[in-house]
Amino acid sequence: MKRLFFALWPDDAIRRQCLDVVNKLSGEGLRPVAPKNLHVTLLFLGNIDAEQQAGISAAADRLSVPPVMELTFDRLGFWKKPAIYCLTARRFDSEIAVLVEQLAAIAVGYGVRIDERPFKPHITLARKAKASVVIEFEPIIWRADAFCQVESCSDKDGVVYRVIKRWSSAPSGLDTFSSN
Ligand code: 3AM
Repeated sequence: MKRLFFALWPDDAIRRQCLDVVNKLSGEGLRPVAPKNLHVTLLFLGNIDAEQQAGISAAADRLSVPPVMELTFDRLGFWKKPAIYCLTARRFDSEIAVLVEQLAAIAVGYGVRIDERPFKPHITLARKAKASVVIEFEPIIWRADAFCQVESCSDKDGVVYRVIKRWSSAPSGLDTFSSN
C-alpha cells in the first residue's frame, strides 16, 4: 500500500515566493512546511494498493490536461481545526475544479473514499498554528501546466513527499519519473 495524493507541484520560482511568506510567519511551536514539500493538493487518495494505483494512473492518462491552470494565492488563511497557516486562492481557473472532479470520479471508480468537502485550493505553509495573523505579501500567481501523483512517505525527519508521476499539457504528454 502507498499513501498517495494528486497535487500541483511548484517550480523553484513559486517555491521561493512561498518561502518568502513562510519567513514572515512566527509563533510558539510553529512548524514550517519543508520547502521541498510545498504543494497544492488536488485530491487526497490515502492508502492505495498496486492494482488501484495502476488503474487510477491509466485512467488519468486519458484526461486532457489544460495548457494553463492559473491560481492567484492572495490571502493567508489560519485554519483552526488542522491548525495550519495556508495560502488560499480566491481566484483560480475553472478547469482546475473540473480536473479535480474528474480525478475524484476516477478514484471513486476504484473504490477510494474521497473527501466530499468542496475543493479549496491552498498551500499549507506551516503547521501547529495557534492564532490568526496579518501579514503583507505580494500575491503569488501560479500558472501550472501539469499535475502530479505524489507519495507521502515518513522518514526520521518527518514526512517526505515524492512525485511519482507527472501529467503535463506539453505535447509529449505524460512524463513518468518512476513507476515503483
Ligand atoms: O495540502 P495539505 O498539506 O493541506 O493534510 C494532508 C495534506 O494536505 C492531506 O493530504 C495532503 C498530503 O498529505 N490529507 C491527509 N489526510 C487526509 C484525509 N484523510 C488529507 N486530506 C483529506 N483527507
